[in-house]
Amino acid sequence: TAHAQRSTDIVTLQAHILQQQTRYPEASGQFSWILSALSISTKMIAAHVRRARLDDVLGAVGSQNVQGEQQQKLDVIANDILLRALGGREGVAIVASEENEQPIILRSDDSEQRKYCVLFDPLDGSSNLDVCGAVGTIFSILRKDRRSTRPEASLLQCGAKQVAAGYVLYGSSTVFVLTIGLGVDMFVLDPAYGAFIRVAEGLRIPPANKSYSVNEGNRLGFPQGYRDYLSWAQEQGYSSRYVGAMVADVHRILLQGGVFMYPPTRKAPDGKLRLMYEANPMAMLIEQAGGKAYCAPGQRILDIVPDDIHQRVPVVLGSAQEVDHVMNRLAAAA
Ligand code: AHM
Ligand code: MG
Repeated sequence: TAHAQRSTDIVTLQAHILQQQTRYPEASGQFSWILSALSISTKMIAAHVRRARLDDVLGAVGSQNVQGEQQQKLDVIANDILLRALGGREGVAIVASEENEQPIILRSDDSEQRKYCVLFDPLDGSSNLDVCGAVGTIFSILRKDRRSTRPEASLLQCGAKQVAAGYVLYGSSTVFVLTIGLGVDMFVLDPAYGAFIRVAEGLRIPPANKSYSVNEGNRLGFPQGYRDYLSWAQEQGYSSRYVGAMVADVHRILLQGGVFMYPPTRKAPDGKLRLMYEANPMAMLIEQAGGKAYCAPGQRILDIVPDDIHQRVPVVLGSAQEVDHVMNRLAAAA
């Protein structure tokens, strides 16, 4: 398990954010309000996720709503909850969501007061809900780029400029993992009290673990270096673990080590995952925990300057040594 410092006193996410404000002069009240919006909305999403199969089944029979509309899909519900919570917070200039391929620019007020842009994938891996599997919410916070006039353009900053990133895993517990650039902290939702309680501070990813996480069904379509890596890892006795929900796969790797990959495939030459909603926030978390995140040899994910807010990127992230093993094979095959 991860080399984390265990918390000794009882600290909620809210109290943690207040504590951090004193250590982090950049963090204004605005920033704290945004994190509290993420906290309340992910608690609401967690409550919906817990009822997902019931709402589907019961909803299909009798519970069309008063307007006679069909029960909404959970990813749409999650998206609405986040947009509503974040839209009301004063520090938020722009909100962009992965949902429906389209960015939802909720607000593009250029008032100097609104400093932050929040990007999120409201319910990543939502097809897992059909089998009661784990899903997650991923978010990334950027400072608004004052020089650009179009809202989309002010979002096109490299991941290294993120001021915060995190995810919420709706698994057997609901887990909130957060970085504001001062390491990685972890909170678990206590359903009895409705509060996220800090369970670990300063998480460190183990430097190595013989475990890889990739959709091996696509193997024949991977570039040669990835295929070489997989053959090598199998000779070395590596384990394979793949949930198919990035939040769950990355969470396991953050705690136990290993490497997560979404390589280019024949169908998807840039891989499947989105730079701004998935790769960047996960890369920041993994680097903050002492791991590595690359899209190709010598190319850190966090250095990529995006030209489209929905662009996709190959992803290799996890324990430093395990990422090195992949990159060495990719470089040798190039
Ligand atoms: P989504 O944003 O449409 O849910 O897709 C992202 C998900 C990730 O959570 C996961 O890592 C990946 O898709 C799995 O893809 P695949 O089924 O191709 O292995
Ligand atoms: Mg996604």
